[in-house]
Amino acid sequence: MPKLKLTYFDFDGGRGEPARLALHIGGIPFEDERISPKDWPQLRDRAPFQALPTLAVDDKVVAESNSINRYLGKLAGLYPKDDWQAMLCDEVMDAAEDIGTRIANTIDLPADAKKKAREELAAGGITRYLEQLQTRLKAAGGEYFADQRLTVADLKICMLVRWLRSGALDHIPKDLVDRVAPLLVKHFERIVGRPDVAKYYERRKVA
Ligand SMILES: N[C@@H](CCC(=O)N[C@@H](CS)C(=O)NCC(=O)O)C(=O)O
Repeated sequence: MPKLKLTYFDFDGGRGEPARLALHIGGIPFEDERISPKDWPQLRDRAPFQALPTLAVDDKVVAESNSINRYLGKLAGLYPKDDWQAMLCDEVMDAAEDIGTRIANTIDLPADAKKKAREELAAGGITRYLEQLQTRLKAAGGEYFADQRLTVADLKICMLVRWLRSGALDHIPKDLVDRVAPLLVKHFERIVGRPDVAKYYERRKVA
C-alpha cells in the first residue's frame, strides 16, 4: 500500500469528504491534512490545479476529486470491478460534481444576482439533476447507485444531499431534496446510519 496524504479544507463535507470516508470505511491508513481557509492563499500554488482536494501517493501529488474517489474507491473496495457498474458509479459522481459547480459559481455573485441565480437553479437545473439521480437509484435497485453495494458514488451523493438539506445555502430551499427526490433522503439516512459511517462521525462529533 502506498503512503497516502489527503489534503482538503478543514470541514467535514465538500469535495474531499467522500475520499476521507472511503479511506475510513476501507480501514486504510492515511494522513488527513486539513487546511484552514486563512492558510489557503499561501498554499494555493502548491496544488496542481490551485484547488483542493489533492492526494499525495508516496511522492506524487494528484488532484480532481472524482479521480481521487475512483482511485481510493478501488483501494478501499468501494468501486465496481465491472465496467458497466463502474460507468454508473462515475456518471452519478460526475452529476454530483455538476450540481456542486453550478452552486459554487453563484457564491461570489452580488446579493441580488445570487438570489436570482439560485432560485433559477432550485426551480430548474438542480431539481432536474435530483429527479434524475432518484431515477438512477431506483433503476439500480433502490438501495445503492451501482453494483448493488456501497461505492464511492453513494458517499458522494450523501455529502451532496447533506449539503443541500443543511440550510447553509441561501435561496435554495432546504426541503428541496425531500420534495423532489425523497428516495435520495432515504438513501442518505441509510448510508449515514451504517455503523462504520456513524462511528466515524461520532468520533468527528458531526451530527
Ligand atoms: N474539479 C475540481 C474542483 C476543485 C475545487 O474547485 N475545489 C475547491 C474546494 S471544494 C477549491 O479548492 N476552492 C478554492 C480555490 O479555488 O481557490 C475537483 O473536483 O476536485
